[in-house]
Amino acid sequence: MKRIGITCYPSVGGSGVIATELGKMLAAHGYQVHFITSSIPFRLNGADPNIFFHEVEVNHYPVFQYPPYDLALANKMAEVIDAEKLDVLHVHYAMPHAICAILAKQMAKRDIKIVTTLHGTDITVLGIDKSLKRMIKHGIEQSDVVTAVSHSLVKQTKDMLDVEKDIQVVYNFVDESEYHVKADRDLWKSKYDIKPNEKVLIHISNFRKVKRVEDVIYAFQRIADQIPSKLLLVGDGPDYSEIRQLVHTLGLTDRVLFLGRQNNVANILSMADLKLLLSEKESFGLVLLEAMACGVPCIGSNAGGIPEVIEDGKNGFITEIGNIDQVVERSIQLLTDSGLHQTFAENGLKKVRDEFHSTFILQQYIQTYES
Ligand code: GMT
Repeated sequence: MKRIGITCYPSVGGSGVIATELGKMLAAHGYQVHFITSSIPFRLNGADPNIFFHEVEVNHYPVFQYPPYDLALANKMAEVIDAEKLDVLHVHYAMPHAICAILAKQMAKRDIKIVTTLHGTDITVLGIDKSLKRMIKHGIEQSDVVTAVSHSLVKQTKDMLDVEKDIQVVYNFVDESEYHVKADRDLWKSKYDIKPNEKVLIHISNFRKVKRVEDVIYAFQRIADQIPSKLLLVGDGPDYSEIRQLVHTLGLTDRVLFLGRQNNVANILSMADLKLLLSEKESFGLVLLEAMACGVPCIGSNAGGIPEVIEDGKNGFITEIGNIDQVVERSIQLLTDSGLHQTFAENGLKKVRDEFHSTFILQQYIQTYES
């Protein structure tokens, strides 16, 4: 049996979701999976004899001005590599996880291979920071295999960090047993006090600047002028209060529902007619895939990997970053043409099935480990 160690950010976020769901699938396929993280990944909810959790603890000695989390992680990784006889360490994010894995590999007695998956933020945000650029590049070059979640991210990584290393694309996926078209749409709408004739738009993110949530609000204001509708905002983050204030200022309080962080997004998505993701940076956009798997067409900006998920005019629309007129026009077109809406929903479901199916993505990761 192969033994895999997985390190990711355990809190809410696409990379944590992908790492955890992958671990669960590997365990179901007979791999022994060891999560090495600061707390239990939020999607790890249920016992599995093939899944183990190793908590990274950081001691707050007064001599350290900052608690040395990265070093504690590297030390824990080395411990687990030897104690659990790991074959592969699969880390999500080069910074700091690949760096910690490299250090752990040097410390451990056992030889181990490092697989690093790039999810975006370490390249698109941290890669610009000159003080970290060299270290991210080192993490990538010293990993045995590197994967990225879109072709766009591979290109950006190579351009920005000037790395020669081969980077394989392994797309995001969803757990199809959770994300699928549900029959109880009207029931969920009534629970949220949404009238049957009202269209439902949805945005899900961590409310960071790069998500341009304000564009969603400005577009919705104009859509709601023409179509009875509600906007569901799911998630929380640095821009949350600012967005709440904007909604208030624009007089949209009755039409915008702030749902905060949610674990069961599939049921919420089942109410939606349209998903908006208008980011200025987005390496893939897992939330788009989640929406498409639930039969919800999407409108996304032409940022990063979004056009690899949304095929413009086929399963959704692509708009220019910041072009609110375009978002409004496309949204109204989609919300008022039921034939077009159904075609897009069906094409989206097909794309999820044909290109992003979890069994296919799992095989790609397994091939990576085997190689
Ligand atoms: O979008 C975020 O800010 C969260 C971030 C994360 O670490 O979870 O998401 C990144 O990884 C996801 C999983 O691969 C991708 O689907 C998101 O597109 C990517 N976010 C960005 O590139 C901004």
